[in-house]
Amino acid sequence: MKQKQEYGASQIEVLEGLKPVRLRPGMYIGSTGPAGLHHLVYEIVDNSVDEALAGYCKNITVSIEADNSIIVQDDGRGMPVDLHPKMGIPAVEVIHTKLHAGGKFGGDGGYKVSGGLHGVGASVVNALSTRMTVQVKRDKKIYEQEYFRGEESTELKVVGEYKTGKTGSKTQFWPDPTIFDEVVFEYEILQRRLREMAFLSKGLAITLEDKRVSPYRKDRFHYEGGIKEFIQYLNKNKDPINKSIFYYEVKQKGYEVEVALQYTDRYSELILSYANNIHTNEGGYHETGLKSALTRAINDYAKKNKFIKENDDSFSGEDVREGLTAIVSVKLTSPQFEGQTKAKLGNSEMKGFVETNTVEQLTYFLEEKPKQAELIMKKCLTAQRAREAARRAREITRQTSALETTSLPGKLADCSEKDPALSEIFLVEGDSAGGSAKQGRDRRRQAILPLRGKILNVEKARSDRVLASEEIKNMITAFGCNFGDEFDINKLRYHKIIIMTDADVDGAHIRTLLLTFFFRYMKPLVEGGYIYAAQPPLFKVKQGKKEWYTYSDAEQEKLLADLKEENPNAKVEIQRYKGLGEMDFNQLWDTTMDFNKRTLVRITVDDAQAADEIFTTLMGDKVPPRKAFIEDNAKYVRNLDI
Ligand code: 28G
Repeated sequence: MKQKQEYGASQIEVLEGLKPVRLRPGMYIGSTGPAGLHHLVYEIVDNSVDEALAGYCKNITVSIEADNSIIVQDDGRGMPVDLHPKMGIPAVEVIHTKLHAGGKFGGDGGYKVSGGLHGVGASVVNALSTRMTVQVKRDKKIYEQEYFRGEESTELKVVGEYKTGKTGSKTQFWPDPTIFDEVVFEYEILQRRLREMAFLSKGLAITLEDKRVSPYRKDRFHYEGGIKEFIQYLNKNKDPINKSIFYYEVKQKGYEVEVALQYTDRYSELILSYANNIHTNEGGYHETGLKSALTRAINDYAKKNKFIKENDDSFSGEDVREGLTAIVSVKLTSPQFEGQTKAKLGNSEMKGFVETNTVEQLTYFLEEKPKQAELIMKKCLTAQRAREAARRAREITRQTSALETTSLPGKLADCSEKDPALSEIFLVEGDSAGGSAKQGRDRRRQAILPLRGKILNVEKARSDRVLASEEIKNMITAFGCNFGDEFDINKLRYHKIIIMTDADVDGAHIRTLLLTFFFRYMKPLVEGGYIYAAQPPLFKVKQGKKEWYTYSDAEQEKLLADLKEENPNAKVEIQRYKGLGEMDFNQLWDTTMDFNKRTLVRITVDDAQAADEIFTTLMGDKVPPRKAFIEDNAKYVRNLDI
């Protein structure tokens, strides 16, 4: 979208100073933790991306400097430096020192499309930095200005001239350590987001550099294919069904849509949706439009080409999404972000817009590529048959269980409490530990479900086999909230689902298998933070009549050192627990289940893309990527909770 329009300082709308930002940083950047810190970089980069979307910038570089400051540089037109008619200060200073400074939103024929704070970004970053410097190359001159905690500390000055080379903007900032918990940037966090931004802006080159390490670490993200290459990237460890990736882009009446998709031999689906380059994790109308279009276009093609016979059932939404990796990215002037985390697109007009265009383009694609179409049809047909088989099996179970007094699994020792918010269920590895847990528990609030051995790896099995598995059926009935499209969080019978496995490799494997099942079949449980891992002790230490439990090697070492210091000669007995089964029911309660003493780790996966990558590589069937992944270590267990 190119627009030839003189930009003058007069178009800048000024609202207020930056005090409110320093008073309530969370309101502007979400938090003052690591997420907020990295958000500063995105705010600045967003401004460069806007300049790229306007058609004037091709390259952005982001550098983490040795002192943990950040430099962002672009080859756009350079921020305007002309004097603001009312304020009498240069536009670039307004941009950095006034809140809500920036062109009127959508008012100048174009629209600001990248994510972030709608043009207040630079001033917010400035307010939250001890120091910030900006350099503009424009009109053959090099301009510079410096700021201190949001206020100008030097006037805008011409510091030189440039004869060769291009116009552009360069910014450096030092996050304020009195605002942020920590001011150290993490390369991988920036890498992930900048890569995503490059995929979303085809042709734009984004370079990331880390100057804290020797040699410098460096990545260059540049994708001529845009989100089509994003699909390739997401599917790198999966086998594709249609080799040729479906892709289209339409710009119409101030709206833009871009879709790319490919089927894989997997059973899970991965749909990533974006509005103005913001990842809409909770979906919204653009995503609904894409899903409807898929169901419609694929069914129409299947019927027209006799893959579905006249009196047979149409494909369901789940049938046409099995194994699908898809991206939908839309751009619009006034995006409405709704939902719990403001990550759901609320503009209803986007449903029809995405649906109509996708149906049209996907139909072309299928008709033009009958071989690819046939492979996709076969995938949908197998998915449909498997789902029908599973449904018939379920109906039979339902009929039989309706005759019984209770449909809860026999192995479940339920709790008496009926309020889910006060109830929890322990999934216990092995019948023997299950027995101790049943004896040791608080019967009112704690239910126990023993699991026998390794549960099925759902990553490698279609839903009919998954639902035939005894352990999985038990969990579904015990939780009470169904699964897949029929999942209903309001029916969940326990608000804490606690995985209690041995503190060894097998325990870790069982935990991963369970998480894979939850993530693929009951995703809201994971997203809502209902899943926890119990933390059984690793050691018991005895000295005379006193006993201690320790939960990590570090804790154990510290205890032993402390005991030695207090009483150098006393004998200590150390027991290393190899499994839950070695504890009697009293010990299990004391160390792992007692509400007042235990530690639970809440397991959350807030990023669908990261989670899909984790489960594909960890549970899939390709060995080299799994090895590489385990070496880079899995980082999906977050935030400690008691
Ligand atoms: C290096 C750090 C991050 C930027 C520009 C270029 C212009 C500009 C920036 O105008 C007002 C608001 C939204 C359009 C525009 C230059 C027109 C003519 C610009 C950046 C007008 C500010 N000449 N490059 N802002 N915008 N790079 N990089 O911040 O509507 S910010």
